[in-house]
Amino acid sequence: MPDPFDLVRSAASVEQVLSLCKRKGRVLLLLQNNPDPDGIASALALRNLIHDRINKRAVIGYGGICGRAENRAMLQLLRIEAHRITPEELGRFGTLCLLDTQPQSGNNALYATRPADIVIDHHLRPRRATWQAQFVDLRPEYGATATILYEYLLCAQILVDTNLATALTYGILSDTQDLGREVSPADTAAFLALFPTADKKKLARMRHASVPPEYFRMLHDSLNDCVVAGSAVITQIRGGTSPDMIAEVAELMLRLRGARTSVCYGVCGNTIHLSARATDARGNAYRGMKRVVSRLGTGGGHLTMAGGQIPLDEDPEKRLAQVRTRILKVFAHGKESKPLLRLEEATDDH
Ligand SMILES: [Mn+2]
Repeated sequence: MPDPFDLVRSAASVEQVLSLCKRKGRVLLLLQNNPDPDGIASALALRNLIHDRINKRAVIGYGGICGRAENRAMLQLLRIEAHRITPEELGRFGTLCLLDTQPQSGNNALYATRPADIVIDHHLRPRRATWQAQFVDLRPEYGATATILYEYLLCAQILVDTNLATALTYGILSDTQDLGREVSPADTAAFLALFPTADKKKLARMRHASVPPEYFRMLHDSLNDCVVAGSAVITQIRGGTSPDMIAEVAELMLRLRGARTSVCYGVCGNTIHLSARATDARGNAYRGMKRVVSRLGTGGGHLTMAGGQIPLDEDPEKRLAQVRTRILKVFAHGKESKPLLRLEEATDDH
């Protein structure tokens, strides 16, 4: 059986990453604004690697809020320290490493203030992206950034303890929908190697973390406002919400029988956040998202999962209506939309 890992590439990457981290000043491992288990696990792995090999303590940071109950439980149960970082604070670090996100994706704290030195990620790189970094390891064929970092740990012969194995296992499972979506042989091999060491009780506690009543309020709002148009499910969360919840609802609604794509959106602060999911690559959530945010905001992701952000202007209602029109045009062109909760029994083939 061919080796699923690219250890030649990873060994070279480890040396390059470490030599950039050796520079004067502190090292920041910067995640998405709303860091997910894959990003958090990748940061923990790289933090351990840097500490073991060059005896430096890297800081794990993110720009937004770590809101999703599962992700907060992960930080707490695995005792991972992650800090909220503002764009102004980026200048205080000697080495800036983006993990599980890219410059110009619009979903991290990196603006024009400071270029990234290192980028390690598995999202698609937009054709028009013009950013530069001193070292880049992009593997869009991988299901999780955690798998790239697992290869680094193998090459650097870093001991993977229970805590780190639990984090990486959870990162891989959550980004690949339990190894069922956009997964590469490397992801499966990494999972198989890590799972025996992972703490299964903690895994279960993270995956089924308790949620506040507000969670169900948002869920209720989203169901009330959900429409089905052709094979697309489109959901708006009208009350206040969080980017994490928008992603979660997009994921949930894709389970509707007959659905092939799902889009959820809502306002968080002064930005419209969007999340799209597709049952398979033909749904091309990535291209759909790019078209919806075109000239209004930023977006990116994968063929089956994508995200976007559009800043609100002086007329928020008008902008929201414009976004809705675009979503319908891109994901459900020419299809009549019907409220989910009033779908006729006749359409149910039970
Ligand atoms: Mn990821």
